[in-house]
Amino acid sequence: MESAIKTIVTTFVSSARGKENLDGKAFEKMVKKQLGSIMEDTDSGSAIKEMQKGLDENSDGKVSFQEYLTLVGYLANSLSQRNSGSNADTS
Ligand SMILES: [Ca+2]
Repeated sequence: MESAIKTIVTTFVSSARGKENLDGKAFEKMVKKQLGSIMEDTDSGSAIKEMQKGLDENSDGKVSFQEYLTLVGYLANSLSQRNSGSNADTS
């Protein structure tokens, strides 16, 4: 658990290269490199751009750490739904 949290933080920090936000290019690179097996459409630049727009709550064209956590939460949520399989509709 601790290592997973560290990975989430260090992935953002290294992708942002010392900046506070991921710009479009850095975000696309991070998604393609790190999330290819958990997410669909990661080979599509336009799909990634759409995803970035959806995350960009303050509409500054960049992905902040907070906005990045929204993506992590979304992925964790969809993964847990996938893993719970037929139990998904009992909640
Ligand atoms: Ca933003």
